[in-house]
Amino acid sequence: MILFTCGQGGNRLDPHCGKARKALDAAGFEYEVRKMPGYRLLPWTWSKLRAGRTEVKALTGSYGVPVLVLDDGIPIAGTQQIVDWAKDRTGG
Ligand SMILES: N[C@@H](CCC(=O)N[C@@H](CS)C(=O)NCC(=O)O)C(=O)O
Repeated sequence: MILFTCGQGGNRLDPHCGKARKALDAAGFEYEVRKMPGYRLLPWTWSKLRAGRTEVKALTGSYGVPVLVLDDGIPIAGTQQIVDWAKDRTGG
C-alpha cells in the first residue's frame, strides 16, 4: 500500500496524516510513505503542489492528503476514512 502524505510525512503529532499513520501502524499494516510537495494554505507553493501531486489528483479528484492506495489500486481519501478502514480490518 502507499500512503500519500503532506511534507511532514505523517509526523505523529500531525492530526491528519499522522493520525492516519498511527491507525495503520496500530493495525500492523505495512505501507510506503510518499511525501507530497507544497501546502494548500501557502499560495506560493501551489504550482509545486499541483505539479507534484498529479497522481493524487488523478486518484481522488483532489490534491488533498492523506490518501491511502490499496494494493489493488483503490484509493481511500481522508484521515477519518483511512482510520475507519484500518479499524474495520482489525476489529478495533
Ligand atoms: N479534512 C482533511 C484534512 C487533511 C489535512 O488538513 N491534511 C493536511 C496534511 S496532514 C494538509 O492538507 N496539509 C496541507 C497540504 O497537504 O497541502 C482530512 O482529515 O483528511
